[in-house]
Amino acid sequence: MMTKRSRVSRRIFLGGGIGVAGLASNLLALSADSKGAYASSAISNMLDITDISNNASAIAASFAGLPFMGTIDPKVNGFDPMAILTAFDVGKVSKLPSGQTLREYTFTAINKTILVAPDKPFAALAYNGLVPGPTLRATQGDHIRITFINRSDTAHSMHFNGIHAGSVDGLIESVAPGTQMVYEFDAQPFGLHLYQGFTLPLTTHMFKGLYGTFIVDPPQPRPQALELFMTLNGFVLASDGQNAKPGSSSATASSSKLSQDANNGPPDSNNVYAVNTVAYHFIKNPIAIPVNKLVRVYLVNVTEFDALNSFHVHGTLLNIYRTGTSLQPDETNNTIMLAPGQRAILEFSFKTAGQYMFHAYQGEYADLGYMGIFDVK
Ligand SMILES: [Cu+2]
Repeated sequence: MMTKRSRVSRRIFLGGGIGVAGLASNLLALSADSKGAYASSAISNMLDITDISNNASAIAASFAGLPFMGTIDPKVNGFDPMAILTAFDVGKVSKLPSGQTLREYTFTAINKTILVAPDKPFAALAYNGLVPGPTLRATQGDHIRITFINRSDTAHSMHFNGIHAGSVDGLIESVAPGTQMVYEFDAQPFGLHLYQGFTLPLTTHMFKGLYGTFIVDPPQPRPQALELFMTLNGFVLASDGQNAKPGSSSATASSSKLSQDANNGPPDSNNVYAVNTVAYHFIKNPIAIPVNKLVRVYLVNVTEFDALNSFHVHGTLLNIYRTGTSLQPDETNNTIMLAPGQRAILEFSFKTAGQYMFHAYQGEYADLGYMGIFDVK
């Protein structure tokens, strides 16, 4: 219920109604007299917010000067960060003689140059042409069968998080280019798990894009919600020579970058940060959310070269389920820090229509591509 006091402050924020400019200048004068310069600058910040608070395209325009701001046609990469939000791959489903549910998947690793920002190609290694790889979805106790085909130019294995035998852990064998291997295990425990390529050095294999997420639902499903999948990732742009045509299968360009990395040692800092691979995609394309709708974000951090990444949201609080392995939240906060490989399920809703930002609390990452908008209607 809206109180009288909140109606007043809302009028100030929205800038509607009669005599707002006069009201604001009265407030400025009042606060300058009674509370000093700090209060007066706080009011003027509120008025800045007023100008853009109800218009997503105006928000996008206000960030136009940042590097990497611009639109990438999803056809160029062959995947769409917006579609990745809700693309849950349940596999080819059947029943084993025991009655256990079987989910079968085929993963093919390829070299592929993608755009991570306008005019910023990145020589990726990708499962099924996707960065991140497909988001697997199973229920605790299902049997998972993965056929992994390596059509890239270097050897890899596949390694899954979760509880399983060492023989299917993907760390010992290496699948040579042009060959394949089958991994089988049961989906356990329920939670939010990663899978990744495993070949040393990891910085020039896994972190080229050979990572994805494996969601295991609890036996009793979580409450109905708008479910969104977000990968926090970063990219080291090549300093030279990485000019392969985006979207092409470019073994040659990738090979030269890999050997370049091998010669120079691993790169040590990201130039671009993103949610689902493309810088600022969700500034240019805000995520639509109904008012009061329960939202559940499956959030994973695969950022390399930084000790922490984070997720911070405006205008609401998050119930945080670390690793998704419990049905009770671990904390309620508007910010969560995640080390590399850490992940969490976030539940939240917005009580009021409007545009609400989410971004890294590390300002550097926000300035280099990791910001987005929830457009609540
Ligand atoms: Cu913020």
